[in-house]
Amino acid sequence: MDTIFALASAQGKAGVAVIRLSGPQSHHAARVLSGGELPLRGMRLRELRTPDGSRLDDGLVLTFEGPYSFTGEDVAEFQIHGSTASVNAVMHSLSEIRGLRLAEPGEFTRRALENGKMDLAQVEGLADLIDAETEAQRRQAQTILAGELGNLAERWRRDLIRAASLLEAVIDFADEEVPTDVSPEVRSLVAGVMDDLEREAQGVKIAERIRSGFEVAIVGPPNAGKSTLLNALAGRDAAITSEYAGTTRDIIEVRMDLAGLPVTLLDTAGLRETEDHVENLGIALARSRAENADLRVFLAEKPDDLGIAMKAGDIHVLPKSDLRVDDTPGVSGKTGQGIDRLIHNISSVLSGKTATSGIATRERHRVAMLKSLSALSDALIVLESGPDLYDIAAEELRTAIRALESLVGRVDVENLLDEIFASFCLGK
Ligand SMILES: Nc1nc2c(ncn2[C@@H]2O[C@H](COP(=O)(O)OP(=O)(O)OP(=O)(O)O)[C@@H](O)[C@H]2O)c(=O)[nH]1
Ligand SMILES: [Mg+2]
Repeated sequence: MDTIFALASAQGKAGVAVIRLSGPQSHHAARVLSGGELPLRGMRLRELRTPDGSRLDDGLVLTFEGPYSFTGEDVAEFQIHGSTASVNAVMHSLSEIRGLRLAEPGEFTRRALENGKMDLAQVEGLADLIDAETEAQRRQAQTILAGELGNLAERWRRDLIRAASLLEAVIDFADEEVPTDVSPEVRSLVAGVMDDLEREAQGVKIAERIRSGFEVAIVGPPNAGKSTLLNALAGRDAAITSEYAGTTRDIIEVRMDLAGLPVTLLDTAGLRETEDHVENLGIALARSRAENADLRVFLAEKPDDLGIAMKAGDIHVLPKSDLRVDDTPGVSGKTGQGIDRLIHNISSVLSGKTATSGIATRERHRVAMLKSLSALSDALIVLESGPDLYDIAAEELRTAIRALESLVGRVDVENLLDEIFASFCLGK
Protein backbone atom coordinates (compact mmCIF):
# COMPACT_ATOMS: atom_id res chain seq x y z
CA MET A 1 0.00 0.00 0.00
CA ASP A 2 1.41 3.42 -0.97
CA THR A 3 1.67 6.23 1.50
CA ILE A 4 -0.28 9.18 0.17
CA PHE A 5 -0.17 12.87 1.04
CA ALA A 6 -2.09 15.99 0.10
CA LEU A 7 -3.03 19.44 1.27
CA ALA A 8 -6.20 18.84 3.32
CA SER A 9 -7.09 22.49 3.84
CA ALA A 10 -8.13 24.85 1.04
CA GLN A 11 -5.69 26.19 -1.55
CA GLY A 12 -4.51 29.75 -1.09
CA LYS A 13 -3.47 32.06 1.73
CA ALA A 14 -4.56 31.14 5.24
CA GLY A 15 -3.34 31.34 8.80
CA VAL A 16 -2.73 27.63 8.94
CA ALA A 17 -2.56 24.89 6.31
CA VAL A 18 -2.98 21.19 7.01
CA ILE A 19 -1.03 18.59 5.06
CA ARG A 20 -2.14 15.03 5.67
CA LEU A 21 -0.33 11.73 5.11
CA SER A 22 -1.77 8.24 5.30
CA GLY A 23 -0.15 4.83 4.90
CA PRO A 24 2.68 2.73 6.31
CA GLN A 25 5.40 5.35 5.68
CA SER A 26 3.49 8.31 7.09
CA HIS A 27 5.09 8.33 10.56
CA HIS A 28 8.53 7.74 9.03
CA ALA A 29 8.03 10.72 6.70
CA ALA A 30 6.86 12.89 9.59
CA ARG A 31 10.03 11.95 11.50
CA VAL A 32 12.23 12.76 8.50
CA LEU A 33 10.88 16.32 8.26
CA SER A 34 10.56 16.97 11.97
CA GLY A 35 13.97 15.56 12.86
CA GLY A 36 13.28 13.09 15.61
CA GLU A 37 11.07 10.64 17.36
CA LEU A 38 7.34 11.17 17.48
CA PRO A 39 4.71 9.49 19.63
CA LEU A 40 2.54 6.85 17.95
CA ARG A 41 -0.41 9.04 18.78
CA GLY A 42 -0.05 12.63 19.78
CA MET A 43 1.07 16.11 18.87
CA ARG A 44 4.42 17.87 18.92
CA LEU A 45 5.56 21.37 18.03
CA ARG A 46 8.61 20.94 15.79
CA GLU A 47 10.90 22.77 13.46
CA LEU A 48 10.47 21.19 10.04
CA ARG A 49 13.51 20.78 7.82
CA THR A 50 14.14 19.32 4.38
CA PRO A 51 15.97 15.96 4.40
CA ASP A 52 19.22 17.88 3.67
CA GLY A 53 18.73 20.19 6.62
CA SER A 54 17.37 23.51 5.40
CA ARG A 55 14.59 25.05 7.43
CA LEU A 56 11.03 24.77 6.13
CA ASP A 57 8.80 26.11 8.90
CA ASP A 58 7.68 25.64 12.46
CA GLY A 59 4.63 23.48 12.73
CA LEU A 60 2.53 21.09 14.71
CA VAL A 61 3.04 17.43 13.86
CA LEU A 62 0.11 15.15 14.69
CA THR A 63 0.34 11.39 14.58
CA PHE A 64 -2.47 8.84 14.63
CA GLU A 65 -1.90 5.12 14.85
CA GLY A 66 -4.02 2.86 12.64
CA PRO A 67 -6.72 1.72 12.99
CA TYR A 68 -7.55 4.73 15.18
CA SER A 69 -7.41 7.31 12.41
CA PHE A 70 -9.65 8.76 9.72
CA THR A 71 -8.41 6.29 7.10
CA GLY A 72 -7.79 3.39 9.48
CA GLU A 73 -4.08 3.49 8.54
CA ASP A 74 -1.16 5.22 10.24
CA VAL A 75 -1.75 8.91 9.63
CA ALA A 76 0.36 12.04 10.18
CA GLU A 77 -0.60 15.68 9.76
CA PHE A 78 1.45 18.83 9.57
CA GLN A 79 -0.12 22.11 10.56
CA ILE A 80 2.10 24.80 9.10
CA HIS A 81 1.84 28.46 8.14
CA GLY A 82 -0.70 28.65 5.36
CA SER A 83 1.20 30.29 2.54
CA THR A 84 1.34 28.83 -0.93
CA ALA A 85 5.16 28.78 -0.78
CA SER A 86 5.34 27.04 2.62
CA VAL A 87 2.85 24.41 1.51
CA ASN A 88 4.69 23.84 -1.77
CA ALA A 89 8.03 23.50 0.02
CA VAL A 90 6.74 20.90 2.47
CA MET A 91 4.88 19.02 -0.27
CA HIS A 92 8.03 19.00 -2.38
CA SER A 93 10.08 17.54 0.47
CA LEU A 94 7.46 14.85 1.03
CA SER A 95 7.46 13.91 -2.64
CA GLU A 96 11.17 13.18 -2.40
CA ILE A 97 10.75 10.60 0.34
CA ARG A 98 10.61 7.06 -1.04
CA GLY A 99 7.25 5.33 -0.96
CA LEU A 100 5.25 8.56 -0.85
CA ARG A 101 3.03 9.92 -3.58
CA LEU A 102 0.40 12.63 -3.98
CA ALA A 103 -3.12 11.45 -3.15
CA GLU A 104 -5.87 11.38 -5.74
CA PRO A 105 -9.14 13.25 -5.10
CA GLY A 106 -11.11 11.42 -2.41
CA GLU A 107 -8.36 8.87 -1.81
CA PHE A 108 -8.20 9.35 1.96
CA THR A 109 -11.93 8.76 2.20
CA ARG A 110 -11.71 5.81 -0.17
CA ARG A 111 -9.22 4.20 2.19
CA ALA A 112 -11.53 4.94 5.12
CA LEU A 113 -14.29 3.10 3.24
CA GLU A 114 -12.05 0.18 2.33
CA ASN A 115 -10.87 -0.13 5.92
CA GLY A 116 -14.44 -0.16 7.24
CA LYS A 117 -14.17 3.22 8.98
CA MET A 118 -17.30 4.44 7.20
CA ASP A 119 -19.98 2.96 4.96
CA LEU A 120 -20.83 4.13 1.46
CA ALA A 121 -23.76 6.28 2.57
CA GLN A 122 -21.48 8.03 5.09
CA VAL A 123 -18.99 8.71 2.29
CA GLU A 124 -21.81 10.41 0.38
CA GLY A 125 -22.75 12.33 3.53
CA LEU A 126 -19.17 13.53 3.86
CA ALA A 127 -19.14 14.74 0.25
CA ASP A 128 -22.40 16.60 0.92
CA LEU A 129 -21.04 18.12 4.11
CA ILE A 130 -18.01 19.49 2.31
CA ASP A 131 -20.34 21.00 -0.30
CA ALA A 132 -22.87 22.28 2.26
CA GLU A 133 -23.54 26.01 2.01
CA THR A 134 -26.72 26.37 4.02
CA GLU A 135 -27.94 25.18 7.40
CA ALA A 136 -30.46 22.71 5.92
CA GLN A 137 -27.73 21.16 3.79
CA ARG A 138 -25.41 20.93 6.78
CA ARG A 139 -28.03 19.21 8.92
CA GLN A 140 -29.00 16.77 6.20
CA ALA A 141 -25.38 15.86 5.51
CA GLN A 142 -24.67 15.37 9.22
CA THR A 143 -27.55 12.90 9.54
CA ILE A 144 -26.10 10.72 6.79
CA LEU A 145 -22.53 11.18 7.97
CA ALA A 146 -23.54 10.02 11.45
CA GLY A 147 -24.55 6.72 9.85
CA GLU A 148 -28.32 7.00 10.25
CA LEU A 149 -29.10 5.59 6.81
CA GLY A 150 -26.85 2.64 7.65
CA ASN A 151 -28.68 2.14 10.95
CA LEU A 152 -32.03 2.22 9.21
CA ALA A 153 -30.87 -0.22 6.53
CA GLU A 154 -29.52 -2.50 9.24
CA ARG A 155 -32.89 -2.51 11.03
CA TRP A 156 -34.75 -3.35 7.81
CA ARG A 157 -32.21 -6.02 7.02
CA ARG A 158 -32.65 -7.64 10.44
CA ASP A 159 -36.42 -7.74 10.05
CA LEU A 160 -36.17 -9.27 6.58
CA ILE A 161 -33.59 -11.83 7.67
CA ARG A 162 -35.94 -12.85 10.46
CA ALA A 163 -38.80 -13.15 7.95
CA ALA A 164 -36.65 -15.23 5.57
CA SER A 165 -35.50 -17.51 8.36
CA LEU A 166 -39.06 -18.15 9.47
CA LEU A 167 -39.88 -19.27 5.92
CA GLU A 168 -36.73 -21.37 5.74
CA ALA A 169 -37.62 -23.11 8.97
CA VAL A 170 -40.87 -24.22 7.36
CA ILE A 171 -39.05 -25.35 4.20
CA ASP A 172 -36.43 -27.29 6.19
CA PHE A 173 -39.02 -29.11 8.25
CA ALA A 174 -41.50 -29.64 5.45
CA ASP A 175 -42.06 -33.31 6.35
CA GLU A 176 -42.66 -32.65 10.00
CA GLU A 177 -45.54 -31.08 11.77
CA VAL A 178 -44.97 -27.34 11.90
CA PRO A 179 -46.94 -26.23 14.89
CA THR A 180 -47.51 -22.62 13.95
CA ASP A 181 -48.38 -20.76 10.80
CA VAL A 182 -45.45 -18.37 10.27
CA SER A 183 -47.09 -16.32 7.52
CA PRO A 184 -48.75 -13.67 9.76
CA GLU A 185 -45.41 -12.76 11.33
CA VAL A 186 -43.61 -12.79 7.97
CA ARG A 187 -46.31 -10.63 6.47
CA SER A 188 -46.16 -8.12 9.29
CA LEU A 189 -42.35 -7.88 9.19
CA VAL A 190 -42.40 -7.35 5.42
CA ALA A 191 -45.25 -4.82 5.56
CA GLY A 192 -43.44 -2.81 8.24
CA VAL A 193 -40.30 -2.57 6.13
CA MET A 194 -42.35 -1.71 3.03
CA ASP A 195 -44.05 1.20 4.83
CA ASP A 196 -40.68 2.62 5.83
CA LEU A 197 -39.23 2.14 2.36
CA GLU A 198 -42.15 3.84 0.67
CA ARG A 199 -41.87 6.84 2.95
CA GLU A 200 -38.11 7.10 2.53
CA ALA A 201 -38.27 6.69 -1.26
CA GLN A 202 -40.79 9.51 -1.48
CA GLY A 203 -38.65 11.75 0.70
CA VAL A 204 -35.64 11.49 -1.62
CA LYS A 205 -37.05 14.03 -4.07
CA ILE A 206 -37.12 16.74 -1.41
CA ALA A 207 -33.82 15.63 0.09
CA GLU A 208 -32.27 16.04 -3.35
CA ARG A 209 -33.66 19.57 -3.45
CA ILE A 210 -31.99 20.31 -0.14
CA ARG A 211 -28.74 19.04 -1.62
CA SER A 212 -28.96 20.84 -4.93
CA GLY A 213 -31.27 23.78 -4.15
CA PHE A 214 -34.92 24.72 -4.67
CA GLU A 215 -35.91 26.73 -7.72
CA VAL A 216 -38.20 29.68 -7.14
CA ALA A 217 -39.40 31.49 -10.28
CA ILE A 218 -40.64 35.09 -10.29
CA VAL A 219 -43.28 35.45 -13.01
CA GLY A 220 -45.53 38.28 -14.09
CA PRO A 221 -46.34 40.70 -16.89
CA PRO A 222 -43.65 42.99 -18.32
CA ASN A 223 -42.68 45.95 -16.15
CA ALA A 224 -44.20 44.45 -13.01
CA GLY A 225 -40.85 44.90 -11.30
CA LYS A 226 -39.67 41.27 -11.36
CA SER A 227 -36.04 42.10 -12.01
CA THR A 228 -36.10 44.88 -9.41
CA LEU A 229 -37.53 42.38 -6.93
CA LEU A 230 -34.87 39.80 -7.78
CA ASN A 231 -32.16 42.38 -7.21
CA ALA A 232 -33.68 43.39 -3.90
CA LEU A 233 -33.85 39.76 -2.75
CA ALA A 234 -30.32 39.07 -3.93
CA GLY A 235 -28.94 42.28 -2.46
CA ARG A 236 -27.12 43.12 -5.69
CA ASP A 237 -27.79 44.17 -9.27
CA ALA A 238 -27.95 40.76 -10.87
CA ALA A 239 -30.54 41.71 -13.52
CA ILE A 240 -30.99 44.77 -15.74
CA THR A 241 -34.10 46.78 -14.94
CA SER A 242 -35.68 49.52 -17.05
CA GLU A 243 -38.96 51.25 -17.72
CA TYR A 244 -39.18 49.49 -21.13
CA ALA A 245 -41.56 46.56 -21.10
CA GLY A 246 -39.71 43.47 -22.27
CA THR A 247 -36.32 44.20 -20.72
CA THR A 248 -35.56 40.70 -19.43
CA ARG A 249 -35.36 37.95 -22.01
CA ASP A 250 -33.02 35.30 -20.67
CA ILE A 251 -33.53 33.57 -17.35
CA ILE A 252 -31.41 35.24 -14.68
CA GLU A 253 -30.43 32.87 -11.87
CA VAL A 254 -29.31 33.96 -8.45
CA ARG A 255 -28.32 31.44 -5.84
CA MET A 256 -29.00 32.40 -2.26
CA ASP A 257 -29.41 31.15 1.27
CA LEU A 258 -33.03 31.77 2.15
CA ALA A 259 -33.57 31.21 5.86
CA GLY A 260 -31.17 28.26 5.80
CA LEU A 261 -32.49 26.70 2.60
CA PRO A 262 -30.51 26.73 -0.65
CA VAL A 263 -32.59 28.54 -3.26
CA THR A 264 -32.00 29.47 -6.87
CA LEU A 265 -34.18 32.47 -7.70
CA LEU A 266 -35.18 32.80 -11.33
CA ASP A 267 -36.02 36.12 -12.92
CA THR A 268 -37.98 35.57 -16.12
CA ALA A 269 -39.19 37.47 -19.16
CA GLY A 270 -42.46 39.35 -18.69
CA LEU A 271 -45.38 37.31 -20.02
CA ARG A 272 -47.38 38.93 -22.82
CA GLU A 273 -48.43 38.53 -26.47
CA THR A 274 -45.77 40.02 -28.70
CA GLU A 275 -44.51 39.99 -32.30
CA ASP A 276 -40.89 40.25 -31.21
CA HIS A 277 -39.19 36.96 -32.08
CA VAL A 278 -36.45 37.12 -29.46
CA GLU A 279 -38.83 38.21 -26.74
CA ASN A 280 -41.09 35.27 -27.64
CA LEU A 281 -38.18 32.88 -27.19
CA GLY A 282 -37.64 34.39 -23.74
CA ILE A 283 -41.32 34.01 -22.89
CA ALA A 284 -41.33 30.35 -23.92
CA LEU A 285 -38.26 29.78 -21.73
CA ALA A 286 -39.93 31.61 -18.85
CA ARG A 287 -43.01 29.40 -19.09
CA SER A 288 -41.11 26.13 -19.14
CA ARG A 289 -38.72 27.04 -16.31
CA ALA A 290 -41.57 28.38 -14.20
CA GLU A 291 -43.55 25.21 -14.83
CA ASN A 292 -40.68 23.07 -13.50
CA ALA A 293 -39.73 25.30 -10.58
CA ASP A 294 -40.50 24.19 -7.03
CA LEU A 295 -42.39 27.38 -6.34
CA ARG A 296 -43.65 30.35 -8.36
CA VAL A 297 -44.02 33.91 -7.11
CA PHE A 298 -46.69 35.66 -9.22
CA LEU A 299 -45.88 39.35 -9.25
CA ALA A 300 -49.00 40.68 -10.93
CA GLU A 301 -52.29 42.46 -10.38
CA LYS A 302 -54.12 39.30 -11.40
CA PRO A 303 -52.25 35.99 -11.42
CA ASP A 304 -54.75 34.28 -13.68
CA ASP A 305 -54.19 36.17 -16.94
CA LEU A 306 -50.62 35.03 -17.36
CA GLY A 307 -51.22 31.66 -18.96
CA ILE A 308 -49.38 29.85 -16.17
CA ALA A 309 -51.47 27.95 -13.66
CA MET A 310 -50.91 28.62 -9.98
CA LYS A 311 -50.12 25.41 -8.13
CA ALA A 312 -50.53 24.60 -4.46
CA GLY A 313 -48.02 26.59 -2.43
CA ASP A 314 -47.48 29.24 -5.12
CA ILE A 315 -47.43 32.82 -3.89
CA HIS A 316 -49.27 35.79 -5.35
CA VAL A 317 -48.07 39.30 -4.47
CA LEU A 318 -49.22 42.65 -5.77
CA PRO A 319 -46.43 44.66 -7.45
CA LYS A 320 -45.12 48.15 -6.67
CA SER A 321 -46.80 48.45 -3.31
CA ASP A 322 -45.18 51.87 -2.79
CA LEU A 323 -47.42 53.31 -5.51
CA ARG A 324 -50.63 51.95 -4.02
CA VAL A 325 -53.12 54.26 -2.39
CA ASP A 326 -55.08 51.47 -0.74
CA ASP A 327 -53.35 49.39 1.90
CA THR A 328 -53.59 45.97 0.23
CA PRO A 329 -50.37 44.15 1.02
CA GLY A 330 -47.86 43.89 -1.78
CA VAL A 331 -44.17 44.13 -2.39
CA SER A 332 -41.87 46.84 -3.62
CA GLY A 333 -38.44 45.96 -4.89
CA LYS A 334 -37.80 49.67 -5.03
CA THR A 335 -38.41 50.55 -1.38
CA GLY A 336 -38.03 47.11 0.18
CA GLN A 337 -41.59 47.20 1.48
CA GLY A 338 -43.02 43.69 1.94
CA ILE A 339 -39.73 41.94 1.14
CA ASP A 340 -39.34 40.42 4.60
CA ARG A 341 -42.86 39.05 4.49
CA LEU A 342 -42.26 37.60 1.02
CA ILE A 343 -39.04 35.91 2.17
CA HIS A 344 -40.90 34.53 5.15
CA ASN A 345 -43.69 33.19 2.93
CA ILE A 346 -41.30 31.58 0.46
CA SER A 347 -39.27 29.96 3.19
CA SER A 348 -42.30 28.66 5.02
CA VAL A 349 -43.66 27.03 1.84
CA LEU A 350 -40.28 25.44 1.17
CA SER A 351 -39.79 24.38 4.80
CA GLY A 352 -43.22 22.78 4.62
CA LYS A 353 -41.99 20.74 1.67
CA THR A 354 -38.85 19.65 3.52
CA ALA A 355 -40.97 18.11 6.27
CA THR A 356 -41.53 15.06 4.06
CA SER A 357 -37.83 14.44 3.55
CA GLY A 358 -36.49 11.41 5.36
CA ILE A 359 -32.96 10.19 5.84
CA ALA A 360 -32.13 8.95 2.34
CA THR A 361 -30.83 11.73 0.10
CA ARG A 362 -29.93 10.45 -3.34
CA GLU A 363 -31.39 8.92 -6.45
CA ARG A 364 -29.05 5.99 -5.84
CA HIS A 365 -30.76 5.41 -2.49
CA ARG A 366 -34.20 5.70 -4.05
CA VAL A 367 -33.38 3.18 -6.78
CA ALA A 368 -32.09 0.67 -4.22
CA MET A 369 -35.18 1.13 -2.05
CA LEU A 370 -37.55 0.75 -5.01
CA LYS A 371 -35.76 -2.43 -6.04
CA SER A 372 -36.17 -3.76 -2.54
CA LEU A 373 -39.82 -2.71 -2.46
CA SER A 374 -40.64 -4.49 -5.68
CA ALA A 375 -39.05 -7.74 -4.45
CA LEU A 376 -40.99 -7.42 -1.17
CA SER A 377 -44.31 -6.91 -2.88
CA ASP A 378 -43.59 -9.99 -5.03
CA ALA A 379 -42.78 -11.89 -1.85
CA LEU A 380 -46.15 -10.96 -0.34
CA ILE A 381 -47.97 -12.18 -3.45
CA VAL A 382 -46.09 -15.48 -3.49
CA LEU A 383 -46.79 -15.97 0.24
CA GLU A 384 -50.50 -16.16 -0.59
CA SER A 385 -49.92 -19.50 -2.29
CA GLY A 386 -48.95 -21.16 0.99
CA PRO A 387 -45.91 -23.15 2.15
CA ASP A 388 -45.31 -24.85 -1.22
CA LEU A 389 -43.93 -21.59 -2.60
CA TYR A 390 -42.10 -20.43 0.54
CA ASP A 391 -38.75 -21.08 -1.13
CA ILE A 392 -39.62 -18.57 -3.84
CA ALA A 393 -40.85 -16.05 -1.27
CA ALA A 394 -37.60 -16.47 0.68
CA GLU A 395 -35.61 -15.85 -2.48
CA GLU A 396 -37.54 -12.60 -3.05
CA LEU A 397 -36.69 -11.56 0.50
CA ARG A 398 -33.02 -12.21 -0.15
CA THR A 399 -33.20 -10.05 -3.29
CA ALA A 400 -34.76 -7.29 -1.18
CA ILE A 401 -32.02 -7.65 1.44
CA ARG A 402 -29.27 -7.39 -1.18
CA ALA A 403 -30.81 -4.21 -2.57
CA LEU A 404 -30.74 -2.69 0.93
CA GLU A 405 -27.15 -3.79 1.46
CA SER A 406 -26.14 -1.78 -1.59
CA LEU A 407 -27.27 1.37 0.26
CA VAL A 408 -24.31 1.12 2.60
CA GLY A 409 -21.99 -0.49 0.07
CA ARG A 410 -21.90 -4.06 1.31
CA VAL A 411 -22.60 -5.40 -2.18
CA ASP A 412 -22.72 -4.46 -5.86
CA VAL A 413 -21.04 -1.12 -5.61
CA GLU A 414 -17.60 -1.46 -7.23
CA ASN A 415 -18.91 0.27 -10.36
CA LEU A 416 -20.32 3.13 -8.29
CA LEU A 417 -17.17 4.01 -6.41
CA ASP A 418 -15.45 5.92 -9.17
CA GLU A 419 -18.55 8.00 -9.73
CA ILE A 420 -18.97 8.80 -6.05
CA PHE A 421 -15.33 9.66 -5.48
CA ALA A 422 -15.13 11.78 -8.62
CA SER A 423 -17.06 14.46 -6.74
CA PHE A 424 -14.47 14.68 -3.97
CA CYS A 425 -11.82 17.33 -3.73
CA LEU A 426 -8.12 16.75 -3.37
CA GLY A 427 -7.00 16.09 0.18
CA LYS A 428 -10.21 14.48 1.40
N1 LIG B 1 -42.39 52.59 -7.87
C1 LIG B 1 -41.91 51.40 -8.14
N2 LIG B 1 -41.28 51.18 -9.30
C2 LIG B 1 -40.76 49.96 -9.56
C3 LIG B 1 -40.84 48.92 -8.61
N3 LIG B 1 -40.24 47.81 -9.13
C4 LIG B 1 -39.81 48.17 -10.34
N4 LIG B 1 -40.11 49.46 -10.61
C5 LIG B 1 -39.82 50.19 -11.84
O1 LIG B 1 -40.60 49.60 -12.88
C6 LIG B 1 -39.83 49.49 -14.09
C7 LIG B 1 -39.76 48.03 -14.52
O2 LIG B 1 -38.99 47.30 -13.56
P1 LIG B 1 -38.30 45.91 -13.90
O3 LIG B 1 -37.80 45.38 -12.63
O4 LIG B 1 -37.36 46.07 -15.04
O5 LIG B 1 -39.58 45.11 -14.38
P2 LIG B 1 -39.66 43.63 -14.96
O6 LIG B 1 -40.90 43.03 -14.42
O7 LIG B 1 -38.41 42.93 -14.76
O8 LIG B 1 -39.90 43.91 -16.50
P3 LIG B 1 -39.53 43.01 -17.78
O9 LIG B 1 -38.14 42.49 -17.60
O10 LIG B 1 -39.66 43.94 -18.91
O11 LIG B 1 -40.55 41.94 -17.81
C8 LIG B 1 -38.48 50.09 -13.78
O12 LIG B 1 -38.50 51.44 -14.23
C9 LIG B 1 -38.39 50.03 -12.27
O13 LIG B 1 -37.58 51.04 -11.75
C10 LIG B 1 -41.49 49.20 -7.37
O14 LIG B 1 -41.62 48.33 -6.49
N5 LIG B 1 -42.00 50.45 -7.20
MG1 LIG C 1 -37.10 42.09 -15.97
